Amino acid sequence: MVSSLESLVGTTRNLVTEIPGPKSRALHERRKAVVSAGLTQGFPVYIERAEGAILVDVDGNRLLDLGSGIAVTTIGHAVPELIDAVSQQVAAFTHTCFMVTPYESYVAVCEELANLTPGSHAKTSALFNSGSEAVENAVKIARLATGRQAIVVFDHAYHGRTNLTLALTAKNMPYKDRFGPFAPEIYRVPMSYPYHDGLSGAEAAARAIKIIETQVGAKNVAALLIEPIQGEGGFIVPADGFLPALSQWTTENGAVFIADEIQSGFCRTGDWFAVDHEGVIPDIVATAKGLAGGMPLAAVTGRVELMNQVHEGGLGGTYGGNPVAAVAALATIKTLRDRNLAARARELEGIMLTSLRSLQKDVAIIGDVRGRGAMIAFELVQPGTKDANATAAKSIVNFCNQNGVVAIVCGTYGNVIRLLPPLVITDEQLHDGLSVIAAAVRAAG
Ligand code: PLZ
Repeated sequence: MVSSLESLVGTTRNLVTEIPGPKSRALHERRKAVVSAGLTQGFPVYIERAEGAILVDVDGNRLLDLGSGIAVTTIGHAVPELIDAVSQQVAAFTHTCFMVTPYESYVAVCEELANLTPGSHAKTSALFNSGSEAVENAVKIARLATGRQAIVVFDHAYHGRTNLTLALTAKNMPYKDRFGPFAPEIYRVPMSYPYHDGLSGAEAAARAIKIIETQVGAKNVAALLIEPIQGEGGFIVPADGFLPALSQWTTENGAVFIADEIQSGFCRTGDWFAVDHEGVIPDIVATAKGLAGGMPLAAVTGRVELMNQVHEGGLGGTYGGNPVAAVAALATIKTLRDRNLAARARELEGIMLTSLRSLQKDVAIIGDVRGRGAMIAFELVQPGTKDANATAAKSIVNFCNQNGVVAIVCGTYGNVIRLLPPLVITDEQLHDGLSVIAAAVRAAG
């Protein structure tokens, strides 16, 4: 079953029609009639099949995937272990609702999460469907466990699109605009953004802590919620020492440190979790995306003494930890481990940083190249300044798309291009993608 799928997809980028091709254009017309206009129209090629780092569209074009569906298909597309696990589970049973009649895979995922997330303390987990839902539940648990209300979040943060998580998300357009009112007791403080603020991690943490203590009050803080490397906000890597200092402050002040590892987790940054890089041990970790290889699954994992304060029935949801998604997570984690994909992420980091930094020397529009593992980005600026250049970002992504490369924009100012290749991408494929990016940047510069 598996091998017959593999033979249908080639390993190289190859365009056989204009982009988008005629079948994609026809589908796009159908879409316009029935799909809400509120959804972004990214790269309108309609996908029929995928394998590894290659997407095949309905016109037969082979595209190189440097987005992994926003950091989801970390183990690549059509991984045999995942196909087998999911197929067998679909045939066995698709749903019972874990709260009604449970099944083993849910428990096994929670065992993996307890082992893999940082710290050797006792942990329990609850499973959900989306990253937003995981973050919401992490906040609920932190408030219940501390008896406090205030949640501290950061500039450029992205935590989701539900009402509570929109309050936690920083950027107005397009996420929040006119969707309010938003939930109260959310406080935003400055992020460490080395390229723009020039502060050390300790200095940036002191700046944030001063605001928390004077404007919120340490004893009111239920949780500090942070993406260890910010995703949608622009792949902002805080200066060394920033996360440890904040983590220490929460410990000293009885607040919960929640790491939103939804985009950065599961080997994406070259460690199981981005906080591992500095040995930070969060009280609660929210995960999703790369956890289950494309099946919808999210988790909240935390210290048993926090998690288990919740009364029976206080957490749940019809589909959370669905058996098909749960076996997909087990197969994903096994694949990450067996193929040592964290190490592969670090190799990809080397290739991407070397290529982008040498490009940066030749052009005036790349202000910063940053990231870790296979979570790498470059920030586009007006030449000679650090002012955002969203126009360049748009034209670079457009050039990439026209040449069959999927790359995604991010950043509060829409001027950062992020590369999130599947960790199974080959060196040849990655060099090919980087050569298209280089051509795109030169054309834009
Ligand atoms: N926390 C750190 O990156 C999702 C958003 C795509 P959901 N990021 C992609 C879009 O435009 O909607 C994300 C994240 C971090 C939370 C979330 C939310 O996860 O699964 O999209 O709800």
